[in-house]
Amino acid sequence: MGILNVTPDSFYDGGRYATLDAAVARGMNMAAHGADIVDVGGESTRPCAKPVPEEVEAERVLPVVRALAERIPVSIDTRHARVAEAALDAGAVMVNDVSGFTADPEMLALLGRRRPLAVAMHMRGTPEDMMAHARYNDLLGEVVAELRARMEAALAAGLPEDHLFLDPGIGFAKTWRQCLTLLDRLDLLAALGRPLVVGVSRKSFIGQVLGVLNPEHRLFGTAGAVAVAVARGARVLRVHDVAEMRDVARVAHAIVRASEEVAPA
Ligand code: HH2
Repeated sequence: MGILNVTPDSFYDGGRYATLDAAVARGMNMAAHGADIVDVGGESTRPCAKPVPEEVEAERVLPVVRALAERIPVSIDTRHARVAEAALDAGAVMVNDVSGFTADPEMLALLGRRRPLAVAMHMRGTPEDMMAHARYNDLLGEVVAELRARMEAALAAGLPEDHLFLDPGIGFAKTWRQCLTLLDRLDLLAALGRPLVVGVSRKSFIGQVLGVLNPEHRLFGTAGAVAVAVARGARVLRVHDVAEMRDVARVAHAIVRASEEVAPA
């Protein structure tokens, strides 16, 4: 999954694709480099980000979704049901909601009605206050239980089970050490039975491990995290650097498969 943020303030690619032409070219480029789907977002959800009015978000994303969806599969990264629905009308096939369908009371009904592919990500609170919620007695148990609840809500609303993807929400209401623990134990989330989407790309936990403040310098750190995520069962990698991370993921996957093939029956 290639990341395409049409925002002025995303932590890494904000402001880079400010015109329709630049955004569409970027989306097509990621597809050419092997992205199976491009995730278009119009609202930064980095820690402390302020919410964007729905109309502004819609104005940013819809022309891009419309232009790309004619040619490649598109996902809409939004917490807002009206933006999601307009993006589906414009041709998007997936709704990626970092709030796990909790931010907008209309989102679950939309999923039941339109039945798109959908990603339920784990977080607590809102991007503005989520880091105050990074308190867990049992990190793994609580994230699994909260994601299971999101899954059950989506299925109860009428989303077909095989349309649902789950995501641990790396960096959302988690400290950098909690991010590392979750990535190491992705198997516990995979046990929920749905494919896992994992978004580690250039995030600050990598900067914390490496002592690198600038996301520009986190490419190889991202590669390390992508390789482990694949080895622990991630099925979709949400990344900025599609060509590079596709190679990383393919090699990690080939290694895991090799040991599976020689394992005794
Ligand atoms: N991370 C971000 C945004 N959307 N969606 C999913 N499913 N998983 C993630 O980990 C995830 C996500 C944040 O990253 P980015 O879009 O690069 O930055 P920003 O929120 O600043 O736009």
